[in-house]
Amino acid sequence: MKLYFSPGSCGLSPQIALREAGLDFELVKVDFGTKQTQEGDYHAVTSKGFVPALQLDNGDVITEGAVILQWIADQHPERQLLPALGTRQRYKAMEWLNYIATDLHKGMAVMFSPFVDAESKTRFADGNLGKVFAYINEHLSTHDYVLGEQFCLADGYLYNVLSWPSRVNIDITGYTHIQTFLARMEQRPTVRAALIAEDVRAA
Ligand SMILES: N[C@@H](CCC(=O)N[C@@H](CS)C(=O)NCC(=O)O)C(=O)O
Repeated sequence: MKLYFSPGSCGLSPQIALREAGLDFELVKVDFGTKQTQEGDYHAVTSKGFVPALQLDNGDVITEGAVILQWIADQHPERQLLPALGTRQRYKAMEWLNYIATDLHKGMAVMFSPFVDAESKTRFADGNLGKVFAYINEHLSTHDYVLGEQFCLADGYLYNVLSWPSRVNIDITGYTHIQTFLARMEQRPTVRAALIAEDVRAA
């Protein structure tokens, strides 16, 4: 199995998930600028040109980070990386996956866009992303992880995207429950190993 990623991108969370599931995988780095990998044109893997993509041993390719996480969790249900299919808890996890993928991830993507000017980014960060950070911070004030006491793969995705704000000059250090969550996640061996594999330091 191959995970296509770019360092510092949303490819981190499926890598954490693969490690949590104990699955064997190979990392293939995608150059954002050229869309090339060591194998050639990344568009041959997915015409979307976006990471992450997970290529299974049979050649099938799964895209969309939130869906890749669910596929990984469902390979080893006994590890309880997501709640069981069909349960109310599973839908709570899916609510979080969707919220992280849309409001948070795609909101943060605006801050990296070369097509948005600096002033608009500042207004967007204050007016839009601020509410998202505040909601997450409030939730984490009474929950160690998004579902409560137990880690699930949505936490890896949340950690992944919440590690980006400082790169675009958004200061989230005042959201103390988010900070506690990030520190908690960085205690996980799978997170540390994934960061090292991407050659990005947690500290
Ligand atoms: N809908 C996709 C979006 C993935 C995405 O936004 N990937 C970004 C990195 S975090 C990307 O590949 N960007 C490449 C580019 O903008 O050229 C998902 O949820 O997996």
